Amino acid sequence: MSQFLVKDGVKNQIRKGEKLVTTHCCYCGMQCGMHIRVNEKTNKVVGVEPRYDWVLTRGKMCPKGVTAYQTIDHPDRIKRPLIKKNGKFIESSWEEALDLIQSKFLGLQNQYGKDSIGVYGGVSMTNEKCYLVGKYARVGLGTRYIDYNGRYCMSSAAGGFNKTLGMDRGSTLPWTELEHTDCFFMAGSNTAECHPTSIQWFWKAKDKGAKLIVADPRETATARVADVHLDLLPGTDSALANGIMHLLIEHDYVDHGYIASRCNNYAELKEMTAKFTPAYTSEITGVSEEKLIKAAHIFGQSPRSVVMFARGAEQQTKGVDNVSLYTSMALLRGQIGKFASGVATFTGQGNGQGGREHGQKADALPGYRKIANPKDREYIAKVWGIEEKEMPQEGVSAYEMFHLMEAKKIRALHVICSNPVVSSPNINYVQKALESLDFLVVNDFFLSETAELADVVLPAVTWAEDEGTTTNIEGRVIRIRKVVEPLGESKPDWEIMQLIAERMGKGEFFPYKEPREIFDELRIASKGGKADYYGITYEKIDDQEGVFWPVPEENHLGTPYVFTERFATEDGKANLAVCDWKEPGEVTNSNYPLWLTTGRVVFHYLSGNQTRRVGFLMEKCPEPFVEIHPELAGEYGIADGERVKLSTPRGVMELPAKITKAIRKDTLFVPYHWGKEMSANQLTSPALDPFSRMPEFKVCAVKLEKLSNRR
Ligand SMILES: Nc1nc2c(c(=O)[nH]1)N[C@H]1C(S)=C(S)[C@@H](COP(=O)(O)OP(=O)(O)OC[C@H]3O[C@@H](n4cnc5c(=O)[nH]c(N)nc54)[C@H](O)[C@@H]3O)O[C@H]1N2
Ligand SMILES: Nc1nc2c(c(=O)[nH]1)N[C@H]1C(S)=C(S)[C@@H](COP(=O)(O)OP(=O)(O)OC[C@H]3O[C@@H](n4cnc5c(=O)[nH]c(N)nc54)[C@H](O)[C@@H]3O)O[C@H]1N2
Ligand code: SF4
Ligand SMILES: [Mo]
Repeated sequence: MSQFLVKDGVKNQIRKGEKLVTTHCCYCGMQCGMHIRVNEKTNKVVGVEPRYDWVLTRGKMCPKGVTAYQTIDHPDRIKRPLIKKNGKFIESSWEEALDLIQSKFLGLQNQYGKDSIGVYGGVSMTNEKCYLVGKYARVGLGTRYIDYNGRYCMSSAAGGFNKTLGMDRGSTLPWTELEHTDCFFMAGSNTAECHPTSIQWFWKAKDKGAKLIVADPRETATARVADVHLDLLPGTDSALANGIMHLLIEHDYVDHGYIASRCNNYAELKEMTAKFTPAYTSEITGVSEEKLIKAAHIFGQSPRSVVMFARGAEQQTKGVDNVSLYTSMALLRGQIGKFASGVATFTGQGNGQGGREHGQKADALPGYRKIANPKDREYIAKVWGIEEKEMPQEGVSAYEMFHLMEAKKIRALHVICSNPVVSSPNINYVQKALESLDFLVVNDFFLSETAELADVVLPAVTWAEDEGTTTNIEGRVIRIRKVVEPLGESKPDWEIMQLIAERMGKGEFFPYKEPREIFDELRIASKGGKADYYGITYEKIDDQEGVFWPVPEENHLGTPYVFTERFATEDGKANLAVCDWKEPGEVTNSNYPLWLTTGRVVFHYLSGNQTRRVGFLMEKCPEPFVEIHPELAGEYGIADGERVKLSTPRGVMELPAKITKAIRKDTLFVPYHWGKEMSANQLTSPALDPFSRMPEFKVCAVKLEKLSNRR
């Protein structure tokens, strides 16, 4: 006999001898609701059921989500600590691994100072863990050098939002309202592949007549159904946004009342955009004048619109400018802080939002506090029970940490939840920097390419073996539930950090018995900050289908819309962006005549360390490829499926050609989910945005060659 779990009239079957544990997917920022099926006798995960009653995703999941459960009890899981001896990993006890870490960390710090250890975090972890990574680095190890993989992901969005709106909450509105929007302007987002379950909301809106404008060098599945596809040259978003604003002003689509009462810099913006006529904008972006004009009229005439962007616009040396300019488009139309309208970035990783709020960034402390701000230092030092002067100063960004490793300033690194030797730009250099370390520790549950380089690998747990909270794409804090006990001797990262902190003589600062205690400390640490979680409890999350931050008081219900009356800037007004267009960090030339951009496919996740171990996903997409327009392929005499060579000043790779009309003729695209000789990041440019320190993953110059006589 089966039972049913019924909520809101929707049934999920519970099979005999099984229980369902309600949680969310471990991968992207959509954080789709799911129930994980557990055999009650064996306590093993046996499958997954969609969660129809989850408010945002309503039973939808993508191919990664429906197979995520297969990673939990996967044969490749690391079950015991690994120590490298004579170039080979040997299983060890926790005692032995911790002894080794203690002696190396203390030895290096005695000889070279506290800052000789770096911490490299990630945001596929709960808020509890992400918060603790910051405290572990500053208090447990006492180092200034900490940064995280979100630097490669959300840092330009954060920079742009902070500059224009004074606060970085990825979405200014709940996404369950998107169905009432009249127009979406999406820049640099491959929505259908990267946030697939969000598409239902755009379709609902489209069914009611909403318009869709997509800015992407590729004709993605989303661009294909757009009313206007702005097929821009990679790296030209700031010209595009200035050009659209030029037209909004020319046709008087500007909300003058909103601008006068809520925004600064309108006169300066008007002056800057004056030269971005359709002709000039078209010359830079390669988008036809007709398309620009059509897009501006559709966007300008829509009563409710949402401007959205993702890494396509953000992973550039002008990422912050691009975000600021696109955000300004929404401001010109008076859209931010209102129903079914506003601005949003597509948050990447599962906890890409929460993980950037609570102190994993080189310059940040919990609650979006600043480590350089004396008051903020004072407050957090008090919460942590240390002296303000013991709090380290600001460190450097993720990619810049590799320079310090190469220079022997950072001599040991602890990587927690990232695979930087696949995901960083210019990985040939990054690999050398990692190899120059005296000591590398990696926490992971699968042996990643980065873990392969480690001296010690500590077995972490998957998302299903621990509890906590994450903050989804909307800014809604939700609960991740423990489904099964940790496999083998694996441990959650918070426990691992706690064990090392004890070995560093800092045990008294890490007294937690469970994640809830860490969350309670996070609530206090974030209190009064911009990302204020003080009023959030696990119970409130359950009662309210998640809680939108900020939540400054215990009896506060949360903040679904932000900026309804004022922005989070000092004077309460938004700062319209006044930014000229600038060339990318690297431009095409006679040696490297084509543009290269990189990104994702629906079947794989980030560095691929998880999804490359799932049979179904590998069947669907076993290896990288390069998208080439048929005309360009014709010029080079390249056939579909033929192996070709790509080179940039940093590296070379060979891979099969995928010939498709869905890309510009002057641009190539390679997905980056593989390591070593299959990694697109052998090619990418490490040029950084001067403000966010985001690498320019989306633009570099490349040479394409046919490999003669080989197929
Ligand atoms: N399937 C899948 N889903 C994911 C992930 C994954 O790895 N796989 N990762 C998650 C994470 S962490 C992230 S950050 C997000 C990323 O989500 P997205 O940003 O949507 O994904 P990308 O493929 O990196 O890039 C998006 C689009 O930018 C376009 N683009 C390239 N250059 C430019 C440019 O100069 N300007 C503009 N306007 N567009 C450009 C590309 O053609 C591409 O279609 O996805 C999340 N979801
Ligand atoms: N060329 C190119 N490069 C890019 C991008 C691009 O568009 N183009 N995008 C960038 C972006 S947006 C991102 S987000 C980065 C991501 O880059 P990475 O951070 O390298 O991505 P992941 O593959 O998620 O790495 C996470 C690792 O931690 C492990 N892991 C997962 N959960 C946990 C946990 O709870 N604890 C521990 N200890 N380990 C865990 C996984 O097995 C995996 O090995 O890549 C960036 N690199
Ligand atoms: S990867 Fe993202 S869209 Fe796919 S199921 Fe997981 S959370 Fe949902
Ligand atoms: Mo990301």
